[in-house]
Amino acid sequence: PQKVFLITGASTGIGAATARHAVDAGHRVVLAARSTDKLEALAAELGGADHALAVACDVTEWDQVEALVKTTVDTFGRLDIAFANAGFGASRGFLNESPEHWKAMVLTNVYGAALTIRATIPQLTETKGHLLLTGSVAGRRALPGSLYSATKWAVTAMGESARQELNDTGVRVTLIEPGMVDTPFFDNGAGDGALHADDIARAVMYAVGQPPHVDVNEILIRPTAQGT
Ligand code: NJP
Repeated sequence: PQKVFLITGASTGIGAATARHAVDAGHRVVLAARSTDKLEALAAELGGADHALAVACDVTEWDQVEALVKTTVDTFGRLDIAFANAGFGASRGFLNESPEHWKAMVLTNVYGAALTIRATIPQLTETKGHLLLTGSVAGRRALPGSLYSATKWAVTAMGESARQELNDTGVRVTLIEPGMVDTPFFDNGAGDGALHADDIARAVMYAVGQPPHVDVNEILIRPTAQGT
């Protein structure tokens, strides 16, 4: 049956690819990010108001995240799947990144994901829904490059904490852990052999397509040629 599928970080990359797969599978999507123009173009591409809703939302602002969930329910009547995917963090090392960059990264990747979890739990509990988080290979093993790995270790921990907390509610929690994916995440491209955003979107659709008694806890996907 058709579900209501909210995605943060939906303007580009993994989030946008997941939105396309979700609509192909018959779901209605709510697209959240800061770039309204890109979200609206994607919503139009996906068939407009019956299929996709674009909502401007900075995930580091609680009022905006709360409003995102309210708009979702006001528009589509429910929320079944929430994908906390917004994040960034090119890794240039401790001496090459500014304190302001770190602050924005921690706020987006950690605090933003926590706010998204907090705002969506009441609706997901009602629908026995599904929460997904974009962590990283860098959230399972520390990679060089200052704070990015640390923020993704925090996402790994939040995913596991949420899974345990929601254990008796019927809500499933899936942590998606990509390796290198060719998206705007990288200023200069991800390099040869990287994954495509579609590769990650297929993993998301696998997790959400399982019957209710199957909780896919985590999916780690590296490009075949990625060693670390
Ligand atoms: O990158 P990109 P990905 N509030 O840059 C949004 C993780 N990951 O798809 O707000 C709301 O195309 C931004 O939109 P906008 C990565 O850490 C990636 O690769 O309009 N939204 C855009 O839609 C991240 O968690 C790789 O600028 C905010 C989206 O986030 C996730 O995958 C490897 C926002 C970023 O899309 C998606 O990244 C890995 C805010 N404050 C993990 N700030 C990889 N690409 O190799 C940003 O292990 N966004």
